[in-house]
Amino acid sequence: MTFKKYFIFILIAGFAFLNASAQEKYIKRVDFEEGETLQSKIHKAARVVPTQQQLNWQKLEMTAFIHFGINTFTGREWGDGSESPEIFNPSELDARQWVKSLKEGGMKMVILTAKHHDGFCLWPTKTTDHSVASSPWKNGNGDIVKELKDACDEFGMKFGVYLSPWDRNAECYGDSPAYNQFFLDQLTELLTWYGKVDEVWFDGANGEGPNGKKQIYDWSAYYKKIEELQPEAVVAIMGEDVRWVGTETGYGRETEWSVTALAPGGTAEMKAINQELDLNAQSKDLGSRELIKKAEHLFWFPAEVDVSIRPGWFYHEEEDSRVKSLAKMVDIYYNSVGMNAVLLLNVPPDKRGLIHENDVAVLKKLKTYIDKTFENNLMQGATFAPELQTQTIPADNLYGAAWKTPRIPASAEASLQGTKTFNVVLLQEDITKGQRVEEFSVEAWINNGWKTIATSTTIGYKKLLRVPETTTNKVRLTIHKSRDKAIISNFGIFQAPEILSDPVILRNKKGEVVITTETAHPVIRYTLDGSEPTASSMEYTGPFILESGGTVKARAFINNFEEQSSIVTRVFYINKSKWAVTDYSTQHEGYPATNAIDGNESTMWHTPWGENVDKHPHHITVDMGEKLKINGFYYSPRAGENKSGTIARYSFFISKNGKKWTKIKDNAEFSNIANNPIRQEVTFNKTCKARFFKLVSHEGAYNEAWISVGEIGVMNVK
Ligand code: FUL
Repeated sequence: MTFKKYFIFILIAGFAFLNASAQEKYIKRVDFEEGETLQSKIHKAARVVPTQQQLNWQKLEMTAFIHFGINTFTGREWGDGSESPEIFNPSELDARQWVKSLKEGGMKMVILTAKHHDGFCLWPTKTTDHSVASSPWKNGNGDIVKELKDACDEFGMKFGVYLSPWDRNAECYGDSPAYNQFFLDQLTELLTWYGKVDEVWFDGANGEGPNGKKQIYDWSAYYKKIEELQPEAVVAIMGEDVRWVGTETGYGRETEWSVTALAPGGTAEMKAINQELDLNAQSKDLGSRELIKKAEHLFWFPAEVDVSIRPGWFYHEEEDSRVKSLAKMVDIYYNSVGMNAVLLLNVPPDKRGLIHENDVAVLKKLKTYIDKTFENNLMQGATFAPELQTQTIPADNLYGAAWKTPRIPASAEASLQGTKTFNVVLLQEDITKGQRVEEFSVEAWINNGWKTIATSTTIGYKKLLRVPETTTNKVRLTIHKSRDKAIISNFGIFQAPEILSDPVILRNKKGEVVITTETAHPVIRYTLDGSEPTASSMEYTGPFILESGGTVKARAFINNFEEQSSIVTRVFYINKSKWAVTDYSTQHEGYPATNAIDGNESTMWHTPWGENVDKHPHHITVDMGEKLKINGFYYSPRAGENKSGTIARYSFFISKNGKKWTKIKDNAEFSNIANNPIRQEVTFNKTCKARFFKLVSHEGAYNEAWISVGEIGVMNVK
């Protein structure tokens, strides 16, 4: 979207007798004047509003991602572009099944990876042969974009395309003008061949190493093309409408401003603004008063929370038992939709070209659970305290009608229709007037006094708060701090059904496996042979020993086995009690190399950091004390928020005697680790015997000279 169109400062200068305060609005962007006071800046910040497209998008709340392509068939997360289209051959591809399953999960839009970083196109593009047209699937006559779009139209689902700017296959990549034209041609096909497109997703990821190809993207030309061909679409991530929330975990910020000092998109102007303020999508604070003090511009740039239902973005058979549970998905829902963001949930189809039954089951449970939670607003029929009687808060979801606080602070007191029990509070601001609330609390009338049950900061489009179960006949909302009079368009209370929480499987220091759940009085059944635990599997009665590792699968039951949790699987690797570090490059004081194998992911090995420190390669050699059969290794980046030192490229060696080494992986990459620094599991092509292993780093995820390692170990997965 070009900005020009939205620079318009709308000032409906109200005549004094009609409206004391003029109705100012700044659509999508406001520019401050030099020397403008903070007070004046805050006044304007309260009046930055979304475009119609952004508003429509925000209301979708739950959207879906489909990662499907060459990686589905190679088992990788990032292809390198050298894959043969010959391997792309889904046996039963059914886009209707995708859309139906996603709709049954409550999703309102589907975004397809039409082209991921490997460059393979899921439509018969004219720009390259590296597409479905060269694959055996449907004898080269298939078109996945079309099949998906048709299914979306049939099921009334919105449709979006992901087109990776980074392309590891295109020969012209790096020849900037040529690739920009190539990319524009691909974009044009996608935006003209299939009808309406509602979101265009430009990934910011680029894993080119220091010697990689440098492509200068012509973002302005891309935005112009979209504006011309699909003016109603929002452009996400490297686009100017929708912002990456900054993690791939599924969790947004508690204080989530849609009005940000972070400038959207990739043009030189926006880059300069962000450099000046030292901001990026991952910055903790994007819109506080302190930041606004320094900012020269503000933007309506709302957050999208992208997360996969499985550990990886693409389908991998070995993750079939690691589909996120209902409890986890509900938690993600509250932390994305409930934190002023849109959820973009990835559900990757398998090699058949179908969404796997495990994922389908969780999707269904998710929608059923959310519908059940919100079907009955206990605010219904409530009356409000005297000061508010002229402006009622709608008890239903009537977006648009609103309570405008007469001043700040201000309270809205609701007398419920009788005594109610609830554990969820819902709040919405009328964002068509701006996002304003900075601090609020909710109280309940209990034992003749007001008791605070929730406090938080921003509201925005939607805030959901899980509160302790509360029984009362009166609740009160107080806006303590706001950028202007707050305009609350929805205030609801609900009783969410209890979720049978999933078991948690841990191994303690003694090597004992312990299984727990948060639910009271469950029965836990488990297996050790990889089979699914059922009501007749072994009952967990207390900790047990698992010396040489293995797979534990557990499931909780309540109500006489009528209700069951998801199956939780934990693979325990070989016990490290006999292991020793025999060699390492360097270590920083307090972060010894031995921390990498102490069985504790929250301690780390760190090489010295700062200027003039040893650079890559770094290495660590481990003696496992005995010859073992292994078929993979894992690397856990350091725990906590700071991920500095995370490794992106590495080699891995094994040895029987510590002298003669076999290289198993040569300058390989942990794909996508910069965005998603979670445990990386690498499987070998075959099972090997080894007593020693060595990990060598070649490049950091954030281009740093040093490395950090939470934990490393080997695997003997069956
Ligand atoms: C990242 C990519 O590198 C991943 O592969 C995935 O597509 C995710 C949604 O975005 O930046």
